[in-house]
Amino acid sequence: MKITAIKVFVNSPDRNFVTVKIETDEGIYGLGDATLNGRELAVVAYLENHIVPCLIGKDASQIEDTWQYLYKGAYWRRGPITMTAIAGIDMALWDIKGKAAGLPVYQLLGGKSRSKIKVYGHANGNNVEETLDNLGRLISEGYQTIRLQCAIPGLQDSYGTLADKKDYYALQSSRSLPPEQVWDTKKYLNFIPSLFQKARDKYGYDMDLTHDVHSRLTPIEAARLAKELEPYKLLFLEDAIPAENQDDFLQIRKHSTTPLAVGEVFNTIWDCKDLITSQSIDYLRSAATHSGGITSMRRQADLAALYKVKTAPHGPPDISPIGHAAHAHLNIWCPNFGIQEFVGFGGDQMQKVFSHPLSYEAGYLHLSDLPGLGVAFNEDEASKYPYMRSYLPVSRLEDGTLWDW
Ligand code: CS2
Ligand code: MG
Repeated sequence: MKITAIKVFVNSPDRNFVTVKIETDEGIYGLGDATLNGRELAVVAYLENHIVPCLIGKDASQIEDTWQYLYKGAYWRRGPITMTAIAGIDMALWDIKGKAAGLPVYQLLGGKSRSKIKVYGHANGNNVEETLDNLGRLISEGYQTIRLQCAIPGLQDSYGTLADKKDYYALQSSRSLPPEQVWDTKKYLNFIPSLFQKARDKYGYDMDLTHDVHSRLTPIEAARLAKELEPYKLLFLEDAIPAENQDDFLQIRKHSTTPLAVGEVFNTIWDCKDLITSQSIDYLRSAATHSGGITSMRRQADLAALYKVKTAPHGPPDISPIGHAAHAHLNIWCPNFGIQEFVGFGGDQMQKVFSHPLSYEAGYLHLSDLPGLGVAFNEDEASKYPYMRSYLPVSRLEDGTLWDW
């Protein structure tokens, strides 16, 4: 089966997505997600100028060799642009292989390890009361694990909250230049434990809670927060610190038993190798879309399994339904799957452009047995929503020092 064409689409149904379509001489085509929030056009350029010319005429069945060719053959390895581009190709080749075999991708990975996929939802608010109301709503919708994010008193904007926007998609559309947000660690650290105390006081301990620090603390600050949150028994504390220096997590580990999760910005197994082998983390949050696709995620999951680390794939609004479907196939197969982040199926425009094999019921996703990844992409509908430049925010301390967002 030869690759005859590779098309790259960058559209904005509710928000920007980059979609890879690989066509073959047997009429079967595959779809992949190559969306990188805020840097979409860099990935498009890498694909169209540097990957596509090399793959025309190649055997679409050789997923592994193609992955090695694009990873080692580039010489300049790793990084979000390269690995997101490789991910788009990789997912599309797995989609083709499944369609050619008449099997869902999870069957090609080794079949089901579970019947359904446990998910966690987002409860956020502009104040504690609103956050706890949203927590109660998600509990009523059957979620057994919920992430809490709340505006920090005294700070203008806070990660994970919507301010006056309707949803994450509306939030994204208002960022034609990087908005600048103000951060203050002291206000944050003095506030967050009380949020979780109030959540537990009101709803008890039956459900699991998580929190995303979004990489803003120093190791000892993160150790303090993890220790102060111990009474509230989080399932995990996410992105407590940036993970460039993987050893930093050992500083948190020696002070607290709060489970730690990290990985959404990782691009290869090298970014998490030491974290896993030193057992500094409990959940690996890599995304197939940003870490080299299904081929790479499978390797990361197998390494994690050796050290009793579970997978908790990143599942934000800025991964497309193709990426979410790839996670669903990995999750239903993966023996050490932990939990999947789930922010819903997106807005009306997204649902007109993408159809997907997933349904939500009572805290779980269910995956259909459609062949391949099970996603359809409506090119004509997508063309109605042209790309719109959109940036992630930039964070500064109150004195203007540039900080981690
Ligand atoms: C967040 C993401 O979902 C999460 O855990 O960290 O929403 C992250 O902010 C976005 O993916 C950035 O594009
Ligand atoms: Mg996160």
